[in-house]
Formats: sequence, structure tokens, C-alpha cells
Amino acid sequence: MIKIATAASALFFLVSATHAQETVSFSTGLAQEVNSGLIECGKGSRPSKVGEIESEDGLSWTVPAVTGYSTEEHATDLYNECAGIEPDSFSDVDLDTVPVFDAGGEEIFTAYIFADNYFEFFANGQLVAVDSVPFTPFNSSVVKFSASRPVTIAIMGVDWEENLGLGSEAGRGKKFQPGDAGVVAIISDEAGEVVSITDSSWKAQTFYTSPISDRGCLVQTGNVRDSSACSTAGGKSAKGLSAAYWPIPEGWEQPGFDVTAWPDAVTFTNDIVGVDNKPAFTNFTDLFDNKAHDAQFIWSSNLVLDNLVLMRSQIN
Ligand SMILES: [Ca+2]
Ligand SMILES: [Ca+2]
Ligand SMILES: [Ca+2]
Ligand SMILES: [Ca+2]
Repeated sequence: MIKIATAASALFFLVSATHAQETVSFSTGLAQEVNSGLIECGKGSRPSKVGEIESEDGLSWTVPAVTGYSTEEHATDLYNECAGIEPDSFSDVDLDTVPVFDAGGEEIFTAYIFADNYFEFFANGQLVAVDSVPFTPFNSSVVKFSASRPVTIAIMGVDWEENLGLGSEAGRGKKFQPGDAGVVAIISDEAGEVVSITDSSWKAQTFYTSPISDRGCLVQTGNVRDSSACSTAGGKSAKGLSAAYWPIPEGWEQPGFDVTAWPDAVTFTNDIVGVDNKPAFTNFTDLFDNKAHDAQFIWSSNLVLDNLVLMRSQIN
């Protein structure tokens, strides 16, 4: 009898622990705008607004994400229309002017990044730099850092939004059209040898999924947060649209943080992400579509509805 009771309590504890790990919060409708735009660019760019919203369990969330945009070092621009930096190709970029961030080590690495829409880049737990353009126009970046191997690379990716809390923007005749995401990166060592590309060997986990028109479509199994059954159709009004949030674990970017239980990153083609008309990408295919080391766009399993995705890899 005691034995059974003990087994039952142990089982209850296990279930609770698993449940706590999977806890999801939901909000309904639009967030309150707290910033009307992190950057002034013009040129038809969308304002990079920031909002706050309370979920139904009483927690407070910043959308699309809490970022270091206003306080942290911006990455050097490969291509940035807002700053008038628009080289035709990689050979026109002067890499000597890129500052080297000291992430604790002697070896110097160079990373090239294009994100739809925003990234923060960490090496061995330290924030190297953040994307210089949060939303649009699309831009691309380069960062250098010194570190010791193994190097844990962590990227926070944010698919920015116009309709705060509802992961959507005006487009295709709808006011609430969900936008898509994706991050591509290639990292080389001092000799120019490629040491890392974004691909399915990376880990990727979502922390904000929106808009959701039917909460029953979201399926959680362990660490898998699967929204593939959710509609990506968007709509003409905010009525009935929700968002799902999971708290970002403390120290997720640190080398000691174990991501083995996170899902593998999912890769997406250039066509799916839609980079054809984006010179921030197409002027740098030497980098992002390198013939010997073709970096892939990565994200979580839902390129459209997952809007805040943490990605991790390691350079050995
Ligand atoms: Ca950007
Ligand atoms: Ca986007
Ligand atoms: Ca590629
Ligand atoms: Ca999205």
C-alpha cells in the first residue's frame, strides 16, 4: 500500500515537473503600445513598435520581445538602407573596420547574419551585438569576436510585428496578415575557413506564437511546441485572435545551459523565406549561398506563427 502511494506521489511529481516546464500563457487581442518605433528610417519601412500585454494568468509580456536594441552595441552593417550602406557585393565590404568583441579567448571569428527580422548574437554566453534594424527594411550584418573553443553560439531571432501581440502586419489585402521569419548565418575563423553555418544541426525553440485563431490547434509534447495545425490565414480584424507565450529560461545563452531537449532547427529554402527581392541578401550570395558551405535559413517548425525563437549551436 505504502509502496503504491510512494509510486503514485513520484509519478505525480514527475507529471507536475513536466507540466511546469510546458506551461504556456495566452493573451487575447492587441497589446498596449509602449514604444512607437525603435528606429526612424522612413523609405517605406514599417515602424518597429514595442508593446506590453497581460496574459490571462496575470503575467506581463513584452511583444514582440524584450530586446537590447536601445542599450546594446549594434552589429556592423553589411547592408543597411537606413544608414545608406548599400554595397553591390561582398568584395566592396571593408572588414578591417569591424570591431572585435572580446568573448574571452584568442581566436578571432567572423559571423555574417541576415535575419527576418531581428537578431541578437551571443558567443560563449556574452552578447556580441544586436541587429541594427529591428523590422524593415531588410538588412544584413557582420560581427567579429574573439573566443576559445568550444564556442557556444546563441542567436535570439524575432519576427517583428505591426499588430502588437498578434504577430501580423498589413499585407495581401488583410490588416492581420501573419508575416514569416528566418535566420541565416555563416561563421569563419581567422584563416577564412568556414567553421559554422546555420542548418538542421542547430537547436531552435519558440517562445511566442501568434496569431492563433483556435487555441486547440497548438499541441505541446514535452519540449515540442507544435503549431503546424494552426491557421496562417490571418484576417481583417483582431477579433478572436490570441497569442501563446513561454518564459525564456534564465541563462539560455550560456554554454552550461543544456539545450539537448530542444527541437532541432528546421531549414527553409530562400524561396520560402522570400529573399529574391532583398539586396541585403542577394548582394551577398557569396556568403549566404557559399557553394561549399551553403548556410540554410533556420527557424523553429513554424516559420510563420513562431515569432520569438532561440537558436543554439557549438563550434568545436
Ligand atoms: Ca534586421
Ligand atoms: Ca518577418
Ligand atoms: Ca543559403
Ligand atoms: Ca510571424
